Amino acid sequence: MHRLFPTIACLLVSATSLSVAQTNPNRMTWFRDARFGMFIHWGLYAIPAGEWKGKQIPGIGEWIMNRAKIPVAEYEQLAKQFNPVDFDAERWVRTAEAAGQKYMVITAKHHDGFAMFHSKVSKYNVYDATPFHRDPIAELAAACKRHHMPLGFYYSQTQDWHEPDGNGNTWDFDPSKANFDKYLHEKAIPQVRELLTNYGPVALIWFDTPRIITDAQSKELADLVHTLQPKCLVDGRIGNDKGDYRSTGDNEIPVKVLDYDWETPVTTNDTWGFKKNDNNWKSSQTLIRQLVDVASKNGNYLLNVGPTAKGDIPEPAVERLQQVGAWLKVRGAAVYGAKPSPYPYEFNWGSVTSKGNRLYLNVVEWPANGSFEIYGLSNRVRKASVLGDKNSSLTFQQSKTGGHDTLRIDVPSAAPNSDVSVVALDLDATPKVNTGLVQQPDGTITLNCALGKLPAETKVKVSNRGITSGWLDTGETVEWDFESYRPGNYEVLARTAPVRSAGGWDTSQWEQGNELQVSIGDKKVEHALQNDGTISDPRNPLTPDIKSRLGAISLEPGAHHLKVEALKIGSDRKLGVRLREIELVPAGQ
Ligand code: JFZ
Repeated sequence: MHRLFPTIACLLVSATSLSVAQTNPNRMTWFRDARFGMFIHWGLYAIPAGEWKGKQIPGIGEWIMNRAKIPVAEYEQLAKQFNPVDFDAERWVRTAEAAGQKYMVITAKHHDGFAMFHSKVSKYNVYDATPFHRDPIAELAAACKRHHMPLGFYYSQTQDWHEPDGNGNTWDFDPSKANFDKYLHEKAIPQVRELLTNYGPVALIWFDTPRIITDAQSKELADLVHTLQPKCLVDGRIGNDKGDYRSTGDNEIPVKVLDYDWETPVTTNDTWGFKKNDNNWKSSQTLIRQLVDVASKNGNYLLNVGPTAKGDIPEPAVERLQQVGAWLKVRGAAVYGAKPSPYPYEFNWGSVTSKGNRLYLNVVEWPANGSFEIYGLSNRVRKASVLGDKNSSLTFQQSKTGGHDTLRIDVPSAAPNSDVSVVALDLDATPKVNTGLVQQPDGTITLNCALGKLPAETKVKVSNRGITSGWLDTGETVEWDFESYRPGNYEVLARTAPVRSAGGWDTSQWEQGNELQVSIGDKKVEHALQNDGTISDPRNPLTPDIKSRLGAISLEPGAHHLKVEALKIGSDRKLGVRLREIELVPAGQ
């Protein structure tokens, strides 16, 4: 009997470390319903706005002190110029409200160490150190209260470039002399206490870049938050898995439904804090598509704006937010309070969300032939309609051919919306679907690494985005079971990803030469990876992949097992095999 204990103990440990939220489901409710929030990065860095002493400083705007190695004594002088005469908390909240955002998170203190609230702990704050002499956090809290908008605070708990004992400033201070625990107890904790005491109910504290923080220190901080305000959430970047929910990497959207609460922070252009020369704005179409995609995978979309030193949210951001809001006004039911897709995988045409007996088909690629098909839904459909369009009941047919369920909906030939069209399905009960990997109505079979099986012993890891890393050895494998419905010849494609470089995801950071073998039963193809073209994801145009043809295989309908193996690693740059998926596409398509 005692031999069972290690296993059970193991299970318990992984269950608790998965997400604290599971033990506190009540405080997660508003967050799960919200799905969409406004992030605000605002601080002294908005004054230089990406430029220091006449030079453009590369990278994100709020990191300028670090990137340009600006001494504390010099950076501090910015406070004397900070006078955001245009700041109007009411206007910011109205902007978020019109965008359909259901919570706000503002930088109360970023890595530069400057408090954007009236702190008694350090004079280095917006009230005491600037001619502005107001507390914007207090004004925002009051405006949010009037609008019933939950407000959270970003607080950089580990990095503080203003303090010798904080983490990160290696140009003024000697890191070997830093006493981080002293900083934590004399600045971070007292300031977090102020934020949770002086500004009414706080929706969440958004900690960031945990770095050197220990397990005990993360726990102490999380406990402090929950003691002062039991309903206040703690984000995943508090470190050591002590958050109520998890945060993905910046601008990172996972490839599959995650069965825990999570959030992705996303920039509207390429910076968080305002940069005057950053005009690389994402289109409102991309923002809408990302938001819907994130909701379909059980996540929240925290979309950033970086107000100027005068206190204005940049006009291009406001315009885009308005467009997202207009879309949500008509189709918000598919997002707010929506549960994720019952299907574990992505669809080429868009994504699925659900609510009770309803399924929302969020269509990005509208069918050209007037017919929309989806497989594997075993419920009876009572009604199909285009969301937001009053008299748009659609005719449909359900059949079971070749042993699988097919729903075919007659749809107008023009997409009802150019960003995402939503078809609502009313079902006889909560959705029941085939969660296996199957051939799709367009004939393709997509096998993503996040849904594959790796050997028990392997150096390969699979990221949230379903991409392998650490694949530097031959013999490593990924395997899948899937079902096909149509006989024929299939092209076998490998879709591999470049490495992220400073400039983002850049297809030049990709390496050819690795040789892959794909086998389905006793049929095999093998080929070196070569660049046969770029594939960009309509959900996330910022993360292009490379397509490589490996050969062709004929398949009979039925259950199959596919294995991909590395035969040769031709990787001189040690990027390794960065496989996202194996795709089978009907030949000649
Ligand atoms: C951090 C900050 O350093 C940055 O200034 C900004 O506030 C952003 C929201 O968060 O940057 C990160 C933190 C984590 C990752 C990437 C950037 N990550 O996990 O990929």
